Amino acid sequence: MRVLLVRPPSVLGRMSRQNLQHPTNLVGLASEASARGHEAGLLDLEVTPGGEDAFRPALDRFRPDVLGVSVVTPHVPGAARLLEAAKSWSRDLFTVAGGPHATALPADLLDEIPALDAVCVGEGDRTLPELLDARADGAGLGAVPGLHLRDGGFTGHRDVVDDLDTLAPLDRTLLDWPAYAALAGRKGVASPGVIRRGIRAAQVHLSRGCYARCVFCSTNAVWGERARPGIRRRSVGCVLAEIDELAGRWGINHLNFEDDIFPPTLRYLEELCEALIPRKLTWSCNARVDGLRREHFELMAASGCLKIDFGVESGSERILELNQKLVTRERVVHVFAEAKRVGILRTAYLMLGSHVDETPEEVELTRRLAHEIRPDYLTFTVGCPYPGTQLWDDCKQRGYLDYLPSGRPDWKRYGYYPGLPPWRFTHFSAQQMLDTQRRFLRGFYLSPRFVLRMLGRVRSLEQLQALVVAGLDVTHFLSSGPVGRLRRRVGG
Ligand code: B12
Ligand code: SF4
Repeated sequence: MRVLLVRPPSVLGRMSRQNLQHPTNLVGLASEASARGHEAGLLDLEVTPGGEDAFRPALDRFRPDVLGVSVVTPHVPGAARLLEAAKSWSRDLFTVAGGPHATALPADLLDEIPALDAVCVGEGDRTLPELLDARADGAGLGAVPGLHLRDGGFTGHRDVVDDLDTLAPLDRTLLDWPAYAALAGRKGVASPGVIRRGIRAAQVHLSRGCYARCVFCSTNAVWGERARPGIRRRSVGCVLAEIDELAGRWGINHLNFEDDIFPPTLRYLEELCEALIPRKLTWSCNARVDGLRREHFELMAASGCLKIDFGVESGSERILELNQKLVTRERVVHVFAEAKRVGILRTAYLMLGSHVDETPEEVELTRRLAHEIRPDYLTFTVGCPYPGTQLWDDCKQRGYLDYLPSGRPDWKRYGYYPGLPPWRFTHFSAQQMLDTQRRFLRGFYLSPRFVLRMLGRVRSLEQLQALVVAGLDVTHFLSSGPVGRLRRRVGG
């Protein structure tokens, strides 16, 4: 079977290049399909010149039997357009969607997109190859667990992949490397804020799952109840083989570890860092503030860690308890100081509305916390009620969601920077959220203090160019970009 896997275009416009990553999920699925003897292609419309217009020519060129689309919530409308175009290209093409949104609302998605034949629930690594085998054999799909079929209902739950080392190695020849370089410019696909001369970055996953159950996060909905008690991890040896291939074959010199939880265990961290030291690469990661101690930060810095993005969310102890982040404000302050001590850059992921009942006074506590920990970068996102989360259930039950005349939520605005959100919270109207978000981000990024600090870090012309582009993107976003346009439309 010939299967084409597609990532729909970003809804973020030019801001998407500031945090561009390879779609390793689709690379993984394509690698699994190839390992089973199928022919797999990858089309990332986030970077392909022409975006959606490039889709039909790609179908003509690749001539797939099966089309797979990955769907996060804001991509639903884009995915629907692609799937409709695909069916008009050929009625015989079999279409399947997967990913976080598809997993959370499989039946709804089939209802919403008539051009969709099936939805993969949860991990697709085993489901997709089995689907392709069945199609090749002319067999029905009823015996392939993990699918919601338009004609046939749910085929039953599939167990998660227990041993992640058994997954096929990622075949990165499927990536259009020049397209990423062209869009992301001199900073490449390094995580935001990591800007260095000659940087060439790639994303590596060590584990799947998380032991926390934050009420705004859909991670556990993606991995499913069957993934409990939480974290599965690859062996360090398996990860190093991937890293050595990235460095040797692709010239990668910076790694983004994009796991839910980093490190999976402290022992794992030690083993990984010790193995990274002689490799002389640099790296960045997402992390929680619990667990890590002074000696870990020292080891991380020694092994090339440049930046850690910490999930902080709120400066209010009440909200940190209600949102089930399982961290304390005190711990946040401590960890930010320790990372700074060893010279690791620190991002604080902060949120408005990580719990539906957050008050303006509690958001003020978050602003004060940001002032106290002085992160090198921060994000301040509006809590988005993603399907499958407690936040979604709360907003739905309390009537806080807006609907389009079609009766569906306006999915394309379900991002971290939605403009005017099509939802509200107990103490925030949509407009108040938008105003607060803009004020908060402006206060940080457009302050002379931040600008001077960034300029102080410039060591090369390349860095300066990347910084200017990032600065222009952020300024555009905060003033005349999607936020500004929406503000004008609503008279704000
Ligand atoms: C790393 C990451 C990013 C990176 C890179 C993402 C990428 N590779 O494209 C960056 C920082 C760029 C990013 C951006 C965004 N992200 Co993000 N991200 C993650 C994170 C932490 C890991 C993603 C990952 O690689 N997982 C590992 C892979 C293997 O899992 P997977 O993608 O789910 O794929 C498996 C299955 O879902 C399934 N599957 C997926 N697609 C398909 C397609 C087919 C055909 C089939 C059969 C199966 C299938 O099979 C895969 C293998 O088992 C997740 C959290 C998480 N645990 O998933 C959030 C997460 C996916 N992100 C999320 C969101 C919202 C976004 C943004 C929309 C945020 C925004 N800008 O507003 C953007 C969208 C970007 C995009 N183009 O997709 C949400 C999605 C929630 C939802 N309901 O949509 C998550 C779940 C976090 C959360 N808030 O709960 N993200
Ligand atoms: S700690 Fe991070 S990945 Fe885990 S549930 Fe909370 S937000 Fe999601």
